[in-house]
Amino acid sequence: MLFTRRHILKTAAAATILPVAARAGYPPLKAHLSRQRVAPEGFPDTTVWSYGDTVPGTIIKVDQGARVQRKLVNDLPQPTSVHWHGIRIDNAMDGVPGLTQDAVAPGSSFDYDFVAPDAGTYWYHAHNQSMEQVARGLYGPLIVAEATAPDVDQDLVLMLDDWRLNPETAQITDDFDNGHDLSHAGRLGNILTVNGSFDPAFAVRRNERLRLRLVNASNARIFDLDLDGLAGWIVALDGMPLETPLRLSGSFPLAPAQRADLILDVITEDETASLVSVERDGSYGLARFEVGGTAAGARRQGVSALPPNPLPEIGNIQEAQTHQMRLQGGAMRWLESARLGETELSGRELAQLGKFWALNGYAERPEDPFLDAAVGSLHRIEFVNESAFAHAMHLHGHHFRLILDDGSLGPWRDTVLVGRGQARQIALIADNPGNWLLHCHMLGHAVSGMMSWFRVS
Ligand SMILES: [Cu+2]
Repeated sequence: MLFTRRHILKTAAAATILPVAARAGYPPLKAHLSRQRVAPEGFPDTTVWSYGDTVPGTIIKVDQGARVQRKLVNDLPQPTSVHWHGIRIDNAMDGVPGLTQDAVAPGSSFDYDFVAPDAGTYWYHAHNQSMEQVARGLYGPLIVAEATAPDVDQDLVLMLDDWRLNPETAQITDDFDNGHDLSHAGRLGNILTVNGSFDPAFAVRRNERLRLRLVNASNARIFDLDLDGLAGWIVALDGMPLETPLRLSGSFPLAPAQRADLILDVITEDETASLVSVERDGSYGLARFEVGGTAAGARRQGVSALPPNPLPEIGNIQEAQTHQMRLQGGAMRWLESARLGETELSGRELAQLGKFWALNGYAERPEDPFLDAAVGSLHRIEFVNESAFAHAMHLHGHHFRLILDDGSLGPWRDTVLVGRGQARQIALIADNPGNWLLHCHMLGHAVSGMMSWFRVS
């Protein structure tokens, strides 16, 4: 049951861009408790955990190839860390406690300093107790600007989220260990937001051209997105430009952690255009685009691809080393057994420990990596989903290319949605040295078993 659009909100949320200051000591990225209106008008404010004073956190925008430098200051009641999702980053800055750094204790800080090699739409989020910390609001946009930006009238970041709020108090429910969520589709909420607000409005003009940078920051919800009164193209997925922009017709999926960059024209004859979420029981408005005036007499013609990023050449996929990762467990396909460390436990024993899922028979990140790759080597990984639920498999430190059903190479991604009963193949050049996490980005699945890693050396 979702909160429905019943109120007209008058605030137009405009993305603010802060300059990256060059000074001694990194600019702070303070994680702390704050309050903001998440639910519709008439509901109380919600206590959130935020980077800066808002959810989403402070936008970080840099030029391609520039450094990002931030001092994470932890004013939370829990240890935390920041993962810079989709950045092909220096391993030491990847933000994974127990693999690339220690979690940052309350009252402590950590200096993040890395280069952003690829232009595009990325995001940052907590990577310790992320099931809870991301649900409480610890995420923000990380935008890397192209040397030459596409010709648009407005460039808007829209971070989508799915909150589970108490319908009386509008506070975040703290049932993060809910076994039903963990063993099913993950923590699904009851209110959908864009940029931390319910049904926000953006001011546009007729025939204006927009770039929308969509980020799915939700815990587990796979959005099926549609547009009303806006027409155009997907020009990038997970930050990486498509060689040929894909003309939008009908709805398109956006799994947790995935991004889509759209270039759209305001073509409606009405006063409002919409971004909507198509759900089983109908369509829900996510954001409104209120048309005031006219930008041009006619819609612009065509679109160009964004400039390519410096990604590796995949080469001959026939020569790749092949690997299979089986996605196992969950409700209706309960684990018979799986390993925790050296110990093989029964599905019942695992469930008592809050573990419902496994990757290749391991119900937590194993001691040995799933893949031990030489720098520059080519790999073909097949994700075989043996479970009854979809999973959004994310590799850290790398992008990979989907291998399409006809064997050809599809778009570059960092997170691939593998539907129930589906198998999806990817091609990976392991060119970034370090220890990298590989996990499901349904955060409830990750914490209850779907966590692995690979090593590049
Ligand atoms: Cu999953």
